[in-house]
Amino acid sequence: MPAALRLIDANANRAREALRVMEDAARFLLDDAVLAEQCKRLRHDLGQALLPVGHGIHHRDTPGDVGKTITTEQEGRRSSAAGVVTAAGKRLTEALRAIEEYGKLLRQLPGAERLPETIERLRYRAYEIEMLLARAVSVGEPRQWRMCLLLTEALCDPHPWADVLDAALRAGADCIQVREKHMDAGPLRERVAEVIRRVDRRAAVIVNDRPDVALSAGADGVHLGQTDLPPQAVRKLAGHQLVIGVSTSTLDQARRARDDGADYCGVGPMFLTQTKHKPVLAGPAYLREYLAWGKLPHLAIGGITPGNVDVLRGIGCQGVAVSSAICAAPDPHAAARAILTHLPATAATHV
Ligand code: TZP
Ligand code: MG
Repeated sequence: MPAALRLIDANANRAREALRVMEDAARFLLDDAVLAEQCKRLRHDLGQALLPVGHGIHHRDTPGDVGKTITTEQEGRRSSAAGVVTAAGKRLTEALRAIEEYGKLLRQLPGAERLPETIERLRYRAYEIEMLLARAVSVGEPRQWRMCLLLTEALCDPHPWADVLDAALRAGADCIQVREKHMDAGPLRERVAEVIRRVDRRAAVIVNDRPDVALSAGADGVHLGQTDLPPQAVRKLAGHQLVIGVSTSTLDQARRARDDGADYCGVGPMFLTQTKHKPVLAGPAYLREYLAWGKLPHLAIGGITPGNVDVLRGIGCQGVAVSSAICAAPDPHAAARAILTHLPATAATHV
């Protein structure tokens, strides 16, 4: 029994520490009072649940702990805030699982009869918090998105653009690119800020063409065409405050984009499109080539609809950028859903 108490004490500490890391991410990185409160409440409820076995501390033997010097290379290396939060979430749920399992040996202690069941409920709350936190923290980092809505007000007619945005988010769009070619910087900045407010961290917000507006409005990234500022110039201006995407139609352009510091490539046009004049149709053959190269995340783009996205899926496409098939659809939510159902459920995460 002392051994089980010692083990529970160690895992309770592990869980509390992990929750602190998560709570601080919610509080200081995200300014998210709701998530911070959820972490705090879970920490409190864990403390309450462990009161009947709280004397584990009497059995603590840190010098005699054979595991204390065992670390993995991964523990010393986290590449992003999302990595820190994800690792803390895993530590938390693993610690709770250990308490739950070994708690089964301690049911005879007064008040501990239902300890495993209580901890199990806390573990499910932990999974939920872990997921919400990881999603919120990683929103602005380069990754393989599933669906980027290219949001252009003129294409949304007769829907208000904000309704189209909302519909796409509800359908599961994880990236929104504000693409307003004719807006001056002032109104564009306001539009982007409004989009960021409405998105509320459910998706990344990218600005077409304008790194200055993206930075000034607090967007997650900028998308550059072949004749916009080159990626390395934007990197100089923005450091890693912006995810940088580049439109490409050939593998040479993709290689150059990568060498110049791009985080992802637009890959297209896949099909004929009215939305942008494109003299050359790169087509699915270019996507196949790009995927075989495999160096950066992709957003296949150009004329993608619910009716043709299967062709792309068939060659391994994981992410698409879509404008008219959603903005101009009679039911933008249904259109976005229809496209997403043809794509793999979870795209590979950070690349
Ligand atoms: N770049 C290549 S094709 C394209 C852009 C911006 C247009 C995408 O819009 P749609 O309506 O999805 O074809
Ligand atoms: Mg451009």
